Amino acid sequence: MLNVRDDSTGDKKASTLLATIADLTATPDDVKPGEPVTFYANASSSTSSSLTFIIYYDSELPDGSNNTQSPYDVFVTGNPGSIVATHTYDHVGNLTDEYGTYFLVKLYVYDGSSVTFKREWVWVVDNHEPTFTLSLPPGQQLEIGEAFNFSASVVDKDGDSLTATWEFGDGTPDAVNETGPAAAGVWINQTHAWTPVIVPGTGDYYVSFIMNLSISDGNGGFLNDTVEITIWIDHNFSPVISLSTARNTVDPSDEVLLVGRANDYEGESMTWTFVFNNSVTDYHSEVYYTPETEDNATVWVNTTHTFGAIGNYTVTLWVSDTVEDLQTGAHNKSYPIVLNVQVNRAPFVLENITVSPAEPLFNTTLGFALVTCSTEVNDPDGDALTITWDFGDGTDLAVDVTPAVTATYTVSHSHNYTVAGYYNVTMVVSDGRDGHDVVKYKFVAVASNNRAPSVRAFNIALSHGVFGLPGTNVEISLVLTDRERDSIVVFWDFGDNSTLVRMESSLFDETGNCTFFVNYSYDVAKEYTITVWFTDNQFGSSSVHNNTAFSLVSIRGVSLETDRYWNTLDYAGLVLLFGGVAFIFARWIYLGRKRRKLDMMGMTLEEYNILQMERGSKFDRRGRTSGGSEGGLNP
Ligand SMILES: [Ca+2]
Ligand SMILES: [Ca+2]
Ligand SMILES: [Ca+2]
Ligand SMILES: [Ca+2]
Repeated sequence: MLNVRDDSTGDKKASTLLATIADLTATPDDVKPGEPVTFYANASSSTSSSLTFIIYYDSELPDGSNNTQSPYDVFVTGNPGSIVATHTYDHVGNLTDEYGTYFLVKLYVYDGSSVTFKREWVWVVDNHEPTFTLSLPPGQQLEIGEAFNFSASVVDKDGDSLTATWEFGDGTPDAVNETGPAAAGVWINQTHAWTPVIVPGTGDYYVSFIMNLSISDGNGGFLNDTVEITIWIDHNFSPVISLSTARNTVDPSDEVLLVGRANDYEGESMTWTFVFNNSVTDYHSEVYYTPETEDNATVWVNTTHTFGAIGNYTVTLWVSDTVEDLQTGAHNKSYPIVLNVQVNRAPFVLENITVSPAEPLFNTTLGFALVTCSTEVNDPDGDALTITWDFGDGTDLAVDVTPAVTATYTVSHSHNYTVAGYYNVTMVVSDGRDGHDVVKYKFVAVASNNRAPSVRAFNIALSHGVFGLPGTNVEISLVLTDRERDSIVVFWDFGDNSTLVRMESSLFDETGNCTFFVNYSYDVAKEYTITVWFTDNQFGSSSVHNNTAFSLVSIRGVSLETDRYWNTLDYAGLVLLFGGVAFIFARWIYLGRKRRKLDMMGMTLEEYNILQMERGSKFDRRGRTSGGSEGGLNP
């Protein structure tokens, strides 16, 4: 080796140098050990007729110092001159850069008075790194969960088969591609979707991931690439909430139901906080959590609270769709309601029950009478009122419920009475609180055209006709009739302070008579009045369906004249007596007139009668024969 040194690090030449190196090339400049490399160089000088080329094939040690052990060749040429040198490295380069191991080649050219140099790099490697012919993009923006296909083209000069490992940076398992020999280049493809975990209630920002692709040729050669994945997290909407109670005025003892409602556009889990304020301080709070739901689904959280004392209270519901540290502003919505806590008051009935129609009439066609009962009720607290109707006819109770309002409410209920009669309608108005019931009554008269029973005969037979004796049997018969043949009840009062006797019958004969027979005896001689009270227990248009009949009974200790109850036969006898007297008187007048007429004709009545009898044996007074054929003489 020539004792020439130059520690400069470039191709620069001193302007005073006369020798010039035009070219220095190595072909190929990337070989494996044992593969020859051909060097070409040419140079010239302005002062000399010959040039000396000295080429060091391994000029520099890893620490940057000159390698005094470098193999070299020396060539002497004319001026200008060129050389072709061949060198075969038997081991990999002693220096290393990003492309592999290499040798630094240094060429000196000497023209007798000056020297110059030039460097060249020759990579001598056991194995070539794979390289991209088409690399991945440096960055990629995606949607949440969007599947994206990444493609790269890679070549390995050694023809190695490649293993590509994808690290996605999102905690999911790595993906691996295995290729065939890659001397001519291979495509590596991988599809992946990133689904970042989003903090509830947050949005309007990017989430990024670094995806790393690592390619190995199995011989120590590696190729890496990274891609930044960015995902835009959309705006997150705060929940929409409300809080309600059935009423805003409550009793201190009421267990008040508070209904919280919220829906979150993203269906996120929510934190619910009820805060109770008594106009002085927040004296109580309750916290609840609800899980994720479908987007915008409505979620309820209810609680109950007893306020215990009168006053004005505010209950505020706070609902947040995010984690505790972020529960502020729009992501902690509030909804207050005000409650007036005061002692509850009983309801009022503004007017008693009114009945429509005022005089209901049983409709025999329909089989009922439709009656509507109405009233006006009010609860000053706005309680819903329960009105319970008892229509007094044994049917089930009817119930009406008013809305929970403070306004006066007209409540009415219709009912069908299937039987005419008097009914006691009862109405109980309740606001659901002990001791607050209001009760009202109303009598309802449902009329019908049923007829009351009536008397056809009331006969009493005494032992002595017009009177009876003490201890003798008094036969009494009462004949009643009823158009509808309703069962008839009879009460007997025999006028002697004895117990009333009750009888009932529904036996009517074909003429409609229902007859009651009673045998009775009196112990004491006295005038008695028998009173009989009877009814068909119906309710008709005549309204009075009970009636009374009287009869006098005379009981005598001795035979005394007695008043007698004149019956039909008595009157008929009287008519016959007067009728007989009138006939005899009329006959006497007629015969007197006839006798005077016959005197004027010179004939006594007896002679005339004999003459008439003789004629009557032949002819009757109408000119017919009494027993023979028609014809004969006329008088
Ligand atoms: Ca390789
Ligand atoms: Ca939300
Ligand atoms: Ca009330
Ligand atoms: Ca009747």
